[in-house]
Amino acid sequence: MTVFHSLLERLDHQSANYMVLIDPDRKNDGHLEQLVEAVNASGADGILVGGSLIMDGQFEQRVAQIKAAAQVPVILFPGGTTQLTRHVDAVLFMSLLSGRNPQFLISEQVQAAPIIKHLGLETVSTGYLLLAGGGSTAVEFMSDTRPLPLDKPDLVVAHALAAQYLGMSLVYLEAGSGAPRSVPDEVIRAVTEAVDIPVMVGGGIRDPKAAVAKVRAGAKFVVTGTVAEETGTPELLRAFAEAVHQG
Ligand code: 1GP
Repeated sequence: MTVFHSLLERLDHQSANYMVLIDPDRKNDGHLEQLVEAVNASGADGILVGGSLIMDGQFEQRVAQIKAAAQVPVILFPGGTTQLTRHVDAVLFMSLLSGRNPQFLISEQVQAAPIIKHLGLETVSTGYLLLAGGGSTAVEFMSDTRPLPLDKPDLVVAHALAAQYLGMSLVYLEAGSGAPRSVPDEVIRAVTEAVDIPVMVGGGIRDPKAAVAKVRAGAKFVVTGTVAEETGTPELLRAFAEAVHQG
């Protein structure tokens, strides 16, 4: 069974999956293993690895370190083709559908495809939608795309439906890492009522209560990165995992 299907099977007995994003950048040197151990002890369902910008050449070594310590699936959430590595269980094969930059709509994917084939990685076709979470996010700057406005849920729904009709397996609603404002519950609800594919939500989710609201709005995957990096105690991650599972 694929990693993605095993995560979907978990939804038979829990409301949603809790994923912890770990950025394999140099800022996390020295506490990567501690972070992974906290994730292992928390009941989280998986780890996403990746980042918009990596500030040195140690990305792959750090992902290997994360993978070696992880007791849950490690899924690549790539900022670009340069982040492809064999040290993961699957890769979110994403297209930045909210943008109109051909590089992130199709060019990176064409470059990545033969490498993914060579590495034998499982792919999860993902429609990645960047939403305006307030402030300028790294994704917005690095991708040179405009985020979708939050006061136009129909626009978000139309992009999510396009992802479904293009045959994608997942829609990722992204407010941007550290966003002042997470994706509003009413936008999540509008999308999850319209599409049949699972919806992943991340960016700016800072407490378990907010995570529960995302699940109640229909999210099937909730991602947190910053809270884990800043205050990633096993207790806090456990509180997130329980909140997301129970919904
Ligand atoms: C970013 O959605 C993720 O891609 C996580 O965001 O760091 O704000 O939790 P945070």
